[in-house]
Amino acid sequence: MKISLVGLSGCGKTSIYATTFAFKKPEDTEKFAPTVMYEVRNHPYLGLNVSIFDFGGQEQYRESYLEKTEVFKETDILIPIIDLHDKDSFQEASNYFSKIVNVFQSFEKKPRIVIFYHKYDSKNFEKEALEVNYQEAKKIIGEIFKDWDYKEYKTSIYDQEQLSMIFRDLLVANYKDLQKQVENTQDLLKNINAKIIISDINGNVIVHNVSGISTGLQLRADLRDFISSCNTLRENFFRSDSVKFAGSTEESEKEMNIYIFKYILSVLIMGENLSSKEFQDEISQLLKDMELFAQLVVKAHEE
Ligand SMILES: Nc1nc2c(ncn2[C@@H]2O[C@H](COP(=O)(O)OP(=O)(O)OP(=O)(O)O)[C@@H](O)[C@H]2O)c(=O)[nH]1
Ligand SMILES: [Mg+2]
Repeated sequence: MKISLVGLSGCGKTSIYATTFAFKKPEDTEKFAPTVMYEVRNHPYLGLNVSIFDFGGQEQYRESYLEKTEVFKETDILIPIIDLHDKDSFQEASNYFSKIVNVFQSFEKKPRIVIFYHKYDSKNFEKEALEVNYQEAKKIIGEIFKDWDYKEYKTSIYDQEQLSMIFRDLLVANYKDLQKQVENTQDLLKNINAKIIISDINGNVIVHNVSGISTGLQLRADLRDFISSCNTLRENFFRSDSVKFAGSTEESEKEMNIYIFKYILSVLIMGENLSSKEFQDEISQLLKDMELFAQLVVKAHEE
């Protein structure tokens, strides 16, 4: 699956990639140098290989893509990004996007389009001007994509939770029936009295009810390593598709369980008295759903 990030230089493409997929904090991006040509990064998600193409936005590079348009080919999701802090760039961004639209019109395969009105935050920027700029940008950019079926979001690297959810939804949308499952699970988690994180084996968080557990899409490093080790043991020791690991202590009622379903999905549960009958009843529906979720993913890969 190919995701193409396009926009003028400095609009925030590399920053979005780095904070969502590569563990960077928003502050780390302040020193980023402009991207030379384009960079491709691969990121496994639910067993799918996702390639993120970050198209450097300096003028000479933009011209080169428009000359050698094959670089855009096979794009599944096109993400045009607009810098809301830079009103003077809207027209130029719109010219660039309109040329890109022409390129895609000449291809047989049409990508999904997801517009990011980016830097929707008041970091070194006046709050009042932000809303005015957003309205202005929407008018100019909306016109370019009016004949396309597109989605749009106001985004900021300072709202990582939102950016991760946007990408999660885009990636999950690849699998039939999964979006609905994710929504149901999100609701289910709200009412369970324990910390729960559902991720894939690579540590991409899919749903959770704990704040501060992830950097972008990715789970905290210690938990990610833990899941990865459990998965290795599942394969080498248990030789089974699905397993459960349990941890507890004498001194307190704290417990931790991890379930791995179908070598693809992990359910991590942290809380008190997890082994009690009440809790096990409470959690049984969730576990059934997650087993089904994993089956759907595996089935999609087989097709
Ligand atoms: N306030 C704010 N600043 C951002 C945001 N995203 C990126 N930036 C800043 O914008 C600047 C440029 O970001 P980059 O990610 O390098 O821009 P780019 O689109 O990759 O630029 P090129 O590689 O030249 O095409 C950096 O100083 C970032 O810190 C955001 O959401 N809000
Ligand atoms: Mg860049």
